[in-house]
Amino acid sequence: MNAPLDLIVRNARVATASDCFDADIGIQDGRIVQLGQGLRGAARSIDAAGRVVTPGGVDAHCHLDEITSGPVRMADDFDTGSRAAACGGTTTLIPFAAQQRGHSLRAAVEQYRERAAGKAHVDYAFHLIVTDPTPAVLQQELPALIREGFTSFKIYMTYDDMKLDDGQILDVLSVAKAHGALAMIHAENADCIQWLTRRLLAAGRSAPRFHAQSRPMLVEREATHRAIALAELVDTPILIVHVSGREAMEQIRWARALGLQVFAETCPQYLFLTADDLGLDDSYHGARCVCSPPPRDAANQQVVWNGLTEGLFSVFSSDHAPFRMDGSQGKRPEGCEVSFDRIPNGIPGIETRLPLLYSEGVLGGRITLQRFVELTATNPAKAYGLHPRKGSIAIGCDADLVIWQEGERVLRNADLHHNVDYTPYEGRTLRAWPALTLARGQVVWEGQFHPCHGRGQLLECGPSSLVPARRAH
Ligand code: DUC
Ligand code: ZN
Ligand code: ZN
Repeated sequence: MNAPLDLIVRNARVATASDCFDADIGIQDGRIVQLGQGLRGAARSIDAAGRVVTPGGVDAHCHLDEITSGPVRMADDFDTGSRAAACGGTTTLIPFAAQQRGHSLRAAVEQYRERAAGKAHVDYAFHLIVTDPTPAVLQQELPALIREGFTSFKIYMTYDDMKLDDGQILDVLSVAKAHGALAMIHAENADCIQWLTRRLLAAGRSAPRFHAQSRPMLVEREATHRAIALAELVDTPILIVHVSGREAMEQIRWARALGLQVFAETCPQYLFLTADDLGLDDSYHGARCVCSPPPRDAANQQVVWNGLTEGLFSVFSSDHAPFRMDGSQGKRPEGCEVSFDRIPNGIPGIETRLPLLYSEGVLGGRITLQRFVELTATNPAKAYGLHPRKGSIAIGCDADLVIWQEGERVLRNADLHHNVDYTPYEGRTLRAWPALTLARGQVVWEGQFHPCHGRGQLLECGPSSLVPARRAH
């Protein structure tokens, strides 16, 4: 006889990336073990009463407790960041273990492991950030770390302390190809940004709004094209992160038409914010929306929506990069209003990613429920080697589930669970919100957060399954 179930989620309207069906979900030891009608024999049951149940979100691009320079500190660590994630329906996080120049990549992994251990409330994996591809990193550390389950890494084409030149990018992509890892690329042309920044500052244009003018879409388009060319030269797949609008999307579409394996991610800020949110005058208020690439205009928001609908984008992530407006460690370093080029880049969004897309995408009639699941859970899990354990509702998957509550609700930062003192989406009306989140079968959110520090486990990632396996020639 089967062992008794721990929990049944009854009368669910189950949504996956391919289907929508009515079922009870039987859970045992944190996994889904039965799907069917009229399941019995559980210690506990939750009635979903015909409500939509999706897989817990997989946020494959978020920054938590990253080591930053000078007085600046990220506002969220693995405790507050994963708390906010759980309350917003996200049950798997993939933040970054960032190498510091002059240090080993292995040291970064150990450092970030310690930062997360005993704190995370939901499961997590790490992407590596490679900033110093020395021979030891390329020949020993990266191959060994990929074997150990760190199968994706981000490379930057901008930011002085992070950026790689084209030769270094080719070296890193070659390691990705040889060892079956997936490279994520932040595509913006550093020299163009530096040149524009110098001119803006010399003209006395230093307010937050000039951040957008220092990083026009051209700089993203050029770098996206170059990243694609470098990947083509090496003959390896890449994923372009945080794509902001039309020009970069055209490069990606062109590459895919050629048969190149170029995947793309976009984020809420490119659907819900514009450059106007950085300020229409010289007030410092706009610092809250300074992120890179910057939000564009209303026409580009529409183009990004089209890319979500038609399948240009595979992944929808938050790019949560949490800095507070008050105090001396966030957007006002040492308490000062600084020029746009010194404002810490990033906005919070780990808790609002799913409700915003469900509200405006699914209930706004722009994307199907299946596409929502694909973009927010299934594809990110596939891209980074966590599928089928994560990102779906099927027998054998982890019981990471969200029960949705439809109905209007005004978004207020006071109701969020991150450690940031604002949300860029304050006052926006949502049409749905997670009523309940289960992480490996345990209730973590039910209108109230149920903390359990250290419940989250570090996940070992396999090879990407978004990338089709190569046939031998
Ligand atoms: N841009 C990044 O590349 N990372 C973090 C935040 C941001 O705005
Ligand atoms: Zn980036
Ligand atoms: Zn980022």
